[in-house]
Amino acid sequence: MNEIIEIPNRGGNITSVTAPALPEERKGLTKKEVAADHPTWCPGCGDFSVLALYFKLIEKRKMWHEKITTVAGIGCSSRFPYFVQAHGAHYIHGRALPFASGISLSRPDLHVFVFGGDGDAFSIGGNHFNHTARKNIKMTYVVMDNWVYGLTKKQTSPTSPLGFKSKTDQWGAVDYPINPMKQAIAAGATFVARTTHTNPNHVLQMMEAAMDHDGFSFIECLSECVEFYEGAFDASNPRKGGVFNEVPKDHNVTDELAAYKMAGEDFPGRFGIFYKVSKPTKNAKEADINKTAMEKVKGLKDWQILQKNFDRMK
Ligand SMILES: Cc1ncc(C[n+]2csc(CCOP(=O)(O)OP(=O)(O)O)c2C)c(N)n1
Ligand code: SF4
Ligand SMILES: [Mg+2]
Repeated sequence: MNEIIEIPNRGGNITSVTAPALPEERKGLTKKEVAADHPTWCPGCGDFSVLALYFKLIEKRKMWHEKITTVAGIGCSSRFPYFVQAHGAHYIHGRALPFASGISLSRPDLHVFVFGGDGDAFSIGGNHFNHTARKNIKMTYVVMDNWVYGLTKKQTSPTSPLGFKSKTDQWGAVDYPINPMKQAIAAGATFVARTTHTNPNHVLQMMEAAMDHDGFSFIECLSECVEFYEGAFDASNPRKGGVFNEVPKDHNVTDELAAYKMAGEDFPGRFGIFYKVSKPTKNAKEADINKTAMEKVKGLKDWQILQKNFDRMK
């Protein structure tokens, strides 16, 4: 069946576009069909695993090229959209979320995925993170947290632990790190989850749940930088003698305080969905406003709406 896509224009009218006819049974895209350039990450970098699971998600959820939107800022992790053969943008450092917000608000038929690093998200992009979360704009934001600035070769990041020796803290980091999970909950994100690149099934599970959430979904995904912070997450990896503890089955995901408390547990902490609530999105609220505005100009052509506005200003 042909899909009708409705795109509101600035005059408040809706342009309906009929998508090309599709074969009844369209198979999910395989990795081969959606993988672009060879990723330029260092061998063994955790980011490879996140990308592989995004490809799996695309295939499993039958997202086709025209529906895939991958956005990122700047950093090793933010190279992500280069490696996906579909629509996307490698945008300005820390500014991926406002760019993604525009896409999300204007294209309700898409689900936007944003990938990036801890520096991009919480340092230069810290304010955008807080505001996109509080606005509850529908999208999934995966922060590939490696506790360091990888691309610029080892500076302290907002998530680096105290004492971490880097090019900016030669005697060890002295600033208290932020806690991404607490930050997301406090900012108003309506879906907050945590996973790690060493557990592929879990990463996929979290991405699927985030994609199905109607609102701003945030995932902190531990992703090891083998070049500048090797072994950072060993304590969370059973293959390295660590423990992978899931969120307890009886945890109430709508309990904000319980989620906040769990986020404060010492590393390696818990993995899974900490917090999930249903709240109207900015997307839905704006769609309502547009609908009401459009009722008022029903049947008018764009130039007539403009004329009306000019007349009002006389
Ligand atoms: C406006 C601006 N400031 C600084 C930089 C330099 N810069 C590039 S990436 C980066 C930080 C990358 O760290 P992170 O976001 O954690 O990504 P990673 O490389 O660790 O995946 C910085 C400071 C830049 N590109 N643009
Ligand atoms: S520098 Fe670190 S984060 Fe960047 S590609 Fe290499 S291992 Fe990955
Ligand atoms: Mg980083």
